[in-house]
Amino acid sequence: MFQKILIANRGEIALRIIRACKELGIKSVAVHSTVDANALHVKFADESVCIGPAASSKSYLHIPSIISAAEITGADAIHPGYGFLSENPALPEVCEACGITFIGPTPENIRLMGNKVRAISIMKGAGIPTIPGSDGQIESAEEAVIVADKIGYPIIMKAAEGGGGKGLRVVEKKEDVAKSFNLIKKEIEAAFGEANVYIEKFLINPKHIEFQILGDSSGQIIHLGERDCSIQRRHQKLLEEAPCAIISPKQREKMGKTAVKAAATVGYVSAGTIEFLMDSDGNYYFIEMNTRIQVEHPVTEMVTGVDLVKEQIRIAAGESLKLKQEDVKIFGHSIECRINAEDPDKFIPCPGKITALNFPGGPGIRVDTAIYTDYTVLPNYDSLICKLIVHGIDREDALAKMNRALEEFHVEGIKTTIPFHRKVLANKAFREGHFSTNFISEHFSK
Ligand code: MV4
Repeated sequence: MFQKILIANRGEIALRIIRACKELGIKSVAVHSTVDANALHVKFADESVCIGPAASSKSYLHIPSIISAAEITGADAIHPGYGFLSENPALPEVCEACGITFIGPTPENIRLMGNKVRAISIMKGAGIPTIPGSDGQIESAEEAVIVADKIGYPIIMKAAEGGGGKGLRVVEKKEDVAKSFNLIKKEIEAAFGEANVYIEKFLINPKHIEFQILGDSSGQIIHLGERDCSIQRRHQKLLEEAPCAIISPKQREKMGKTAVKAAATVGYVSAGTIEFLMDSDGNYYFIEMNTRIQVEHPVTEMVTGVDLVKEQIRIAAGESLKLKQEDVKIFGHSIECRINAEDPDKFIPCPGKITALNFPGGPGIRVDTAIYTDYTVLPNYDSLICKLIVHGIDREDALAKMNRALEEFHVEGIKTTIPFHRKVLANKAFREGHFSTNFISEHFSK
């Protein structure tokens, strides 16, 4: 096992990883930018190193500074968390060259799945269901029209690289295809440098269902059930739950087998996620794979009892999975609300000083956060300040707990999305489980 792990991240996920290290008896090293000197991950870790100025490109994204910090402190492994360098294959490559273990997938795993055109083509080849669409990337506006006509309207154009909702365009009719193709090309070239576009049939009101998987270096792969991440606004997830309210144990087993097969196709190692879109008839299609621990991983931990971060660490140390597929059981129901430092109506960031704070507590409540009273939420980084997670005996119990926990949660000095979550929880369609990825635009757009 490792002696010392460096955490190449900040905020709540850095704390989450430090906690796993403590429980495993491993020393931890925090890295931080100059403006993060007072951050909680710095106080929680055994050691800390300042790696650069506020701009992420010069600190949390700067590989040479992070490797130097690992070498100075004698860390034998690096955990990247989510975001930042977590899906950059250069970090595991440089780690390997420096004799440091990267806690995550192989650089090949990351590369293969990082390009969505390639990922879909690999999955199609393995017999995994994918959405009818272009065979690979589209080279010209003329080709886009031919493909769109063949699969039928509406269609969606997507960028092969990148993510976060950039480079997506729904096209309703033939007359708009060429223009949309040229526009999306320009848009994504500016955003990602690369400009590869592919086309899929546009599914109406799908659910975003993702399966958590774990793979070890001996080639064993298991799944830990699904998360329903359909509650999104502008491609930002706001609330996630496990299990999905409308998936039966039989359907879970079938989709889980598909997810394991998808991960096995690329020889996947570590924690990862297979994303599906599911239509109202229960048909599901692979759309992409995430090769990192995700923000919403706690809902899976709550319903399975598995510590996913500890599993990542054990897998990276070369241990084989002790958990077999038949040992994985789903208990009760879990919901996570992402609390952001944002205006709850306009969703624009509202950084600033937290002048008063009260966290909810009691049975079934988990608060993953790095904020504290008098902490100043910085404008330089993501506006996620807290993940409020509940676990109940069933969905109704979890909803009641979340409602109660949101009521107990007080933050003063900055605006947060707590009032928004209270409105979502009061919504009848949401409470009944009748929602798709269009839920927020249907119910909350003004
Ligand atoms: C889709 C889709 C419908 N059909 N793909 C992909 C990235 C994710 N953040 C949203 N994505 C979607 N992919 C097919 N084939 C619907 C979405 C989608 C969406 C698309 C355009 C505008 C808003 C959307 C909101 C949720 C989901």
